[in-house]
Amino acid sequence: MKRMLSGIKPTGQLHLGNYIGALRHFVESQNEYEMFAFIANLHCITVPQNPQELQKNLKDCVALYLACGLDPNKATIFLQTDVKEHAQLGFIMCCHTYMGELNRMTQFKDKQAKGEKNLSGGLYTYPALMAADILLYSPDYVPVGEDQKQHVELTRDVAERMNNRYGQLFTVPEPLVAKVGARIMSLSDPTKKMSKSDETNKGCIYLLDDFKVARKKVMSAVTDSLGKVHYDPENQPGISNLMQILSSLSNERSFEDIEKEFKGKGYGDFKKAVADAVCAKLEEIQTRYNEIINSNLIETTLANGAKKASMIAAEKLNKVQKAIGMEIL
Ligand code: AQP
Repeated sequence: MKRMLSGIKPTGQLHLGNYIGALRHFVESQNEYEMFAFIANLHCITVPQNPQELQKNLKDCVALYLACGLDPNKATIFLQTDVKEHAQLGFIMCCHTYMGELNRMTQFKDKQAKGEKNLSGGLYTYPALMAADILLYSPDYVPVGEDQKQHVELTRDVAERMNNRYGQLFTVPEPLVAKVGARIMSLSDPTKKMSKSDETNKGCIYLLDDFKVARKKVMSAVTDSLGKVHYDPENQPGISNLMQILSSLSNERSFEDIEKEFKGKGYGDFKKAVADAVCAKLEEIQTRYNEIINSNLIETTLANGAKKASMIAAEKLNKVQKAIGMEIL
């Protein structure tokens, strides 16, 4: 069985972009692949965090993984810091990643370009840690949203570099980016990615949003004055984004089909259909979340996940350290 791995960093509450771009693919993949899904809590602290909020977000993230349909009997679900090998291989990867490569990574570059002050060293080097997160488990595929593709490509480059230098250590993974929904945009500014760090809160639908709030966000989504439901991301970014959301939440319904249904109808009717689909999905997820959040399923899932992940990770780290010459005995 081929192996797949992916993670999410809950720097805030998970949102519809995380669900459409990542989580739903984890769920679809768990029957076909040996799936590893982790919660990237080391990555969270690359930016300042409020400890109480971080703890809540981490617990919610596990509950949402399960509520969205990840099955702990099929997928290995674990917290990154429960497997100490991530940090250790992370440093080794950092020593094999060039400054020039890290300088090209867009997340750090974007924050620097925005003039954000006191950016941490961890934010700069986290792509090397991400390479370790992936390579520890030898996955064949890494499903990601468009924004993370660059990091999987760096992982491939460093893996190949180390394989050439020390012999075959790592499986070189392929990024899997979905055709639809790999970059869900903000509802209030469709030129920007829907993001947890949305300052206004209006453009981002959180998976735990109240239905009325979510509906209002969709109904007030920025569109255009062209008045036709047509897929054209360049000239109609708002409408195209809503079409991607509707398609992703309705079994990959085709854009032609959506265009046909809303031909001659106003944007109000179209937005209502998107809001209905979003609220139906939120209801499904939240019903399950409410059953899980205070049960012991979170604890048992993480304990079992850490046990399985640790065994695989320890073996890989040992092999790498030996190959590099770091072990004495
Ligand atoms: N808007 C999005 N559309 C599609 N996919 C997305 N992903 C994130 N946003 C979108 C995908 O979700 C997975 C987990 O991402 P992450 O939360 O670990 O990191 P991120 O991409 O940095 O997410 P945010 O919300 O933008 O976080 P902040 O605001 O903290 O930087 C990844 O596969 C990602 O591609």
